[in-house]
Amino acid sequence: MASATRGHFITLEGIEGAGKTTQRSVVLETLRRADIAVTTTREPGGSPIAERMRALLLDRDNQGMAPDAELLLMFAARAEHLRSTILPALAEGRWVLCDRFTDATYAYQGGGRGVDHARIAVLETFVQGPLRPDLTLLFDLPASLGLERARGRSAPDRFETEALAFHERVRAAYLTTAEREPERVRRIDAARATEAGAADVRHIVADYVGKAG
Ligand code: Z5A
Repeated sequence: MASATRGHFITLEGIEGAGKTTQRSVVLETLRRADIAVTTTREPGGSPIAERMRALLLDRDNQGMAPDAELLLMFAARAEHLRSTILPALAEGRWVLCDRFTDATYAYQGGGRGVDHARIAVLETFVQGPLRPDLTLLFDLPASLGLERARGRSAPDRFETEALAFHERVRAAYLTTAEREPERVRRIDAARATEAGAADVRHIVADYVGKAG
């Protein structure tokens, strides 16, 4: 849990089409009802320079980017995002709600691309120091269902064009993280109807706020 002097850091995670964007408003509404000032942001991106790195990372013309280059760009964007957006907000006592963070790196670059966990851990400490999310909501569903939901939308980005097996590895890596850190990472069954997921979100976030006191 966060120290008494800084705001709390909440992240939303899940494979593509898991419903993070859909459920973000439920998290926000629950926090605002508790009179908590919240900064919402996302990764990759979340600051002007990091958003430019996001464009590089998602551009389908960059198929074939070396996995290490992808990994380093994710952390370069994160370093910029932390400095410009996340750390100042937390220092002001605001809570930060971030759509994806380093758990996504372990899932996509680690599980999906096969980058060694230990290499990611080195960069995590280098870029973040001791900062880790205080609470993570993991929206979990079969990869095939997530892809089916996501494909109804705009043109797919570089990650969305990956094969089903890639997204299955990403999901497995997320579930491993949730098993390792059950207190921080709360799995929500996202295969159900939106309202069922929303009820879980309200319950988990309200409970967390109550304990944060
Ligand atoms: N990435 C990475 O590789 N490494 C990293 O370290 C980081 C990121 C930080 C950009 O992420 C990409 O960056 C991401 C991983 C990579 N690529 N992928 N894949 P992003 O978050 O910007 O994009 P995204 O993951 O593609 O988000 P998304 O597909 O928009 O997913 P979502 O926000 O979880 O889903 P949604 O938009 O809320 O819902 C998808 C659709 O399903 C939509 O039409 C909803 O109306 C519908 N939906 C949602 N919930 C339901 C339920 N319960 N029932 C039925 N339909 C539903």
